Amino acid sequence: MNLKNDLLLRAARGETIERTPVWLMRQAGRILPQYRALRKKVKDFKGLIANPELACEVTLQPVKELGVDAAIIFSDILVIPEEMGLPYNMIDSVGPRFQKTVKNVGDIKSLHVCDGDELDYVYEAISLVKEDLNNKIPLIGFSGAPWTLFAYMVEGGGSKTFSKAKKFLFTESESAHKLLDMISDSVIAYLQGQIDAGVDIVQIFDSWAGVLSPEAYNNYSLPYLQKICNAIDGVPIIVFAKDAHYVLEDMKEVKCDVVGLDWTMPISESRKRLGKKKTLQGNLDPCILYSDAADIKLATEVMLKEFGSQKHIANLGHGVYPDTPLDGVKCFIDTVKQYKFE
Ligand code: 1CP
Repeated sequence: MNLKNDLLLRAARGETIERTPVWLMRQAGRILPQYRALRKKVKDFKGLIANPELACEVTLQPVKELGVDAAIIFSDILVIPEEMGLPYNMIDSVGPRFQKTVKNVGDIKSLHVCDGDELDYVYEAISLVKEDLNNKIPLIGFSGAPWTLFAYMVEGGGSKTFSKAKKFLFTESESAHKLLDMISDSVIAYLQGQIDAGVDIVQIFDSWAGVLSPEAYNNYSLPYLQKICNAIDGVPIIVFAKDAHYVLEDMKEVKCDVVGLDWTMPISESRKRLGKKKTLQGNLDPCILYSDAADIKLATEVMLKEFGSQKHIANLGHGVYPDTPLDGVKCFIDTVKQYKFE
């Protein structure tokens, strides 16, 4: 299978690229009028991700509208906790709410490792997207990282501090490790399922890495990222640990190809800490996209120059915010695609 545009994959593998590839975390979603229109027609968000035809349609919307260099399968990281035995509701303007949470070792016993087969609807959506893309650009598969999924499972939803989840780590350490290991095995099966269904690369989102100390991250997150990356075979892996610049040196030891960066650290410092081997992804502050075109262009060009012409995938430092003007998003993408390195 030869992709017509394989810039993202070549950049991920550290091969020569003639220009920097670009995509956006959360590119499918509320920034697009097409998405908002389709969303009105379905009962809820979960109805959308569980329907392969609709998930396929939403995945392709940003490809057509924005001209990005990769598609990312439309789903959510919370499908894993659900399949392990913790169903959730996605409440509009509020976020996810789990009906049950993990409070003790007994609750962990009632959960199971998923073998990936339960998530057939995601694999079906992947097959449909691959067919429609017709080898035009790569398709990204994804999962939450064990720590981030653990945080939702204990907390029952989003949180500013994730103090319940951290309390569990520090007071029930053995049980926490047991659950993190169960989540890791589920993630491995799920990512392998996505790869078998056709994704070209996978990203692991550790969105709440930043609430842990370096010591806690080394104890409760890194070993599980390592386990997953060692087990995954056949496609490049991107690890995005948001707000965890303190862990960049340790990331060197994780068998991933790309490390995602948020905007909180100078690019040169991140590169220094991580070394020369891995490709970097990121890292424009999503709020820059609220600025006017000239400022977006300038900030994007400064970013591109800092990263250099190779081993970089342009992206934001976190998912694009739903109220971002579409013109700002397009300006960012077009600037990356037109930029010429001296
Ligand atoms: O009604 C809606 O449209 C709900 C908004 C929405 C969307 C569009 C949610 C709820 N999830 C998604 C899709 C989604 N989620 C994608 C789609 C592909 C793409 O990027 O285009 C992806 C990759 C995710 C991943 C995800 N879900 C993460 C990791 C990325 C990140 O932003 O850090 C997280 C933390 C979630 C949980 C989640 N799902 C939805 C919400 C509102 C949240 C966050 C809740 C919180 O703040 O804790």
